Amino acid sequence: MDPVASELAVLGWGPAWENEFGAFRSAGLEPARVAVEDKHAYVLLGGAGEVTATVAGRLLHEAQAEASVGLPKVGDWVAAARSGGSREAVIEAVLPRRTRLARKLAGREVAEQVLAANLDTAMVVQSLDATFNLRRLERFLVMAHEGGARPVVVLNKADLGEQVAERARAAVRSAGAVPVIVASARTGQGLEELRAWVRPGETVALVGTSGVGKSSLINRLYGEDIQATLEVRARDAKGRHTTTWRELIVLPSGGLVIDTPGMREFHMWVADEGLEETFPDIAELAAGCRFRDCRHASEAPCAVKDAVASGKLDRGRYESYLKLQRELAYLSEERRQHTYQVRKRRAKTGVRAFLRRPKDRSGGRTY
Ligand SMILES: Nc1nc2c(ncn2[C@@H]2O[C@H](COP(=O)(O)OP(=O)(O)OP(=O)(O)O)[C@@H](O)[C@H]2O)c(=O)[nH]1
Ligand SMILES: [Mg+2]
Ligand SMILES: [Zn+2]
Repeated sequence: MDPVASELAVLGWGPAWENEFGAFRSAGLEPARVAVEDKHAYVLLGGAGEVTATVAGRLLHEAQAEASVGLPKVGDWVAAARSGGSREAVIEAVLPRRTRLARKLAGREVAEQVLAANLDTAMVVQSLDATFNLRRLERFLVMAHEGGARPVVVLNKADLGEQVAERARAAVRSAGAVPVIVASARTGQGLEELRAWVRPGETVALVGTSGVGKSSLINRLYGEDIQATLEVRARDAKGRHTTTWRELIVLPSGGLVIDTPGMREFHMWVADEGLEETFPDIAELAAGCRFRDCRHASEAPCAVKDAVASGKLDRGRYESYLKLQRELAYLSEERRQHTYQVRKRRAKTGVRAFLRRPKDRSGGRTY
């Protein structure tokens, strides 16, 4: 393989991507992967190594269209224009994402925020200390399922607390068929198991709330402290996250990881499939409900409610399911109205209004 091709293969490029790239190739563009995104400035990795990049005006414009994949996100494959040996490039197009991790933007308007693109595995990281929260784990799993990547649960800080075994068992029950790894970035426990998921050419994104140890685990995988970590206490004093941007990191051992800032306000933006896959036990029970479209809330008779009454289904889990179901219903309604408003506005004011980037409602760089 020529050096450029092997460099791209390290980043996860392959024949299927190359197929899609044909027209861009003919136009003299080169493929590159987004490693860092900072407002309008990007760092790309590609056959030429690392280059900085900006987004072409035309793409910036097109990104406002409803059906568009939007602006490039970490993990995206892009078509870049670069002259000769220049270290600067212009991103002309974003290749369609195969998978993604996305969440709803905080604030009133419903919009999707893509956290990471083209990941093979979504590692949902939780700490086994007192912050352990099954309901939160389920929420993250819904998001992971919906984005199309393989979810894996990582329970970190196994070196802390006396309830490790108990919490791990509860997580395994909640996770269903999703693998659960008990780990400690401090002692190295579970790191080999975790490493097995970071295969050469594959991309693993770590998500979870702030302080669970995502960056610490990545440092372990890398074999060096490349990502800043901060004690949870110190972090609270400053009131912010330690990792403040998303970054795609190439591990020396092959394989790619995406570090993400912890999520504070966690909103989801998911379809019903994510819910079904996260609660397969409830989906299975639902087969016994009288009505095919049973919501398992107020209907009677209902096999899911029966299972709660008999203790076969955990009440907390059932309530968590109902809560997520309500949230999803609310979101899809809000999304419908939002789409309608956007259409109306566009009809009135024409395309020009969309040249402005949507206002960032997330309250700064830590979302
Ligand atoms: N005891 C123990 N502490 C850990 C472990 N992993 C991480 N920590 C500590 O937990 C704190 C937070 O770790 P980080 O890696 O910064 O957490 P993070 O998930 O990257 O946080 P954000 O970047 O804010 O999202 C640091 O003080 C780490 O040293 C572990 O396995 N055991
Ligand atoms: Mg971090
Ligand atoms: Zn039912």
